[in-house]
Amino acid sequence: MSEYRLLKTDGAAKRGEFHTVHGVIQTPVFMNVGTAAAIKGAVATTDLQEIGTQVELSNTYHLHVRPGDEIVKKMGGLHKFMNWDKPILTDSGGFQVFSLAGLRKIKEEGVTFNSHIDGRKIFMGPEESMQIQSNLGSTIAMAFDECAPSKSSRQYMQDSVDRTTRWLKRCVKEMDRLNSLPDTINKEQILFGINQGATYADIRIEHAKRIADLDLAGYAIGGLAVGETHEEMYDIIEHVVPYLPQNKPTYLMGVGTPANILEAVERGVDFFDCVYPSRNGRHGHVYTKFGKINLFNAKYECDAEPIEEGCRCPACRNYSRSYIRHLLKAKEMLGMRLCVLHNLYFYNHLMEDIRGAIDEGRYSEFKKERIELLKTYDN
Ligand code: PRF
Ligand code: ZN
Repeated sequence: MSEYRLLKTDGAAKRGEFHTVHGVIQTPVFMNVGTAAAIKGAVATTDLQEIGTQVELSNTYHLHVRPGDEIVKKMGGLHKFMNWDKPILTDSGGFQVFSLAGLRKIKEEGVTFNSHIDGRKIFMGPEESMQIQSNLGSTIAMAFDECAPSKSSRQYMQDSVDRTTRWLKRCVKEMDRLNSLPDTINKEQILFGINQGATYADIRIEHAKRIADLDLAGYAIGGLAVGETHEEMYDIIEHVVPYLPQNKPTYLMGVGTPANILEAVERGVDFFDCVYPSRNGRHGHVYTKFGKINLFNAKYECDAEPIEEGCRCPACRNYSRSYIRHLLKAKEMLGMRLCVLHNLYFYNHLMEDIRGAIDEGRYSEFKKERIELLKTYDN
């Protein structure tokens, strides 16, 4: 099955190793987002080795709608389909249903919504989400949850969290059943539970205690970075982490900027994912130690330097800011691709530096230094 080894702590920061059927994940880790089994910006799974990707993340909802999880299963599962043999985490679909499809109806059984591709009616509940993730054969499946808006009333949030707990128990049961079937792609698929409760610390804590009792392979904090302030987000992480098992991975869903990650690691988080590096890269916004720069800016027109001095990514080893700026302005796909490769490399290597600092017991100074530097330009 899976095993999390806590190698070292530095304050609340954790340095771990997560052993899975698809290999070992060094944490803290940033998962590279490939929503529809593709990292946007023309990045192939054959590129990922070179940029230091440890875990790829895909989405249940998108792959169910297109090409269909049955098709992926027929092709031997997501690993084979994408040609990626390292760990894959699939998000459950809950969040995408709420953010993309325009929620139609939420009931005890699950959610009915319209596909964002062809508008057809789809029903998804805990069992459907587990069935789809089982067909995909991902390493880690996420529980089917409701990510309620951050401004939800206390009563709505309490009811929603109670339902999400009941859904989690149904996910556990269904995954056990699916893992025991003869033609299941990954019979060792594991499940992460998701903590919810918006910014109501007491609801979050009660929920964390209840899901911790279920002894899952890992735990996520969901429902953050959805409109609350950064300070509110850090405060909730600080409240919740002490109630999640320290000997399991903690995953902060959909977060965030380099500064957000540095702050969350200090509070005990060890898995992250976010579309920022690929989305920003596609718009010519590239990360450096000193913050983000916009390559469309005229000052880079004759800049012979790489995006970031000393960076060993495929873009910086070979091309200048001036050339990449030209590609972007000419709408050549290569421009986007080089920016995305650089940004993912930057995030993956930020995590490597984070792990090194925890190993050496100097995380807090490291964090302060890096956050100061990031303020030089834009965040
Ligand atoms: N739930 C799920 N996926 C998510 C979230 C969540 O709350 C978030 C919130 N930031 C991102 N992705 N299932
Ligand atoms: Zn680079």
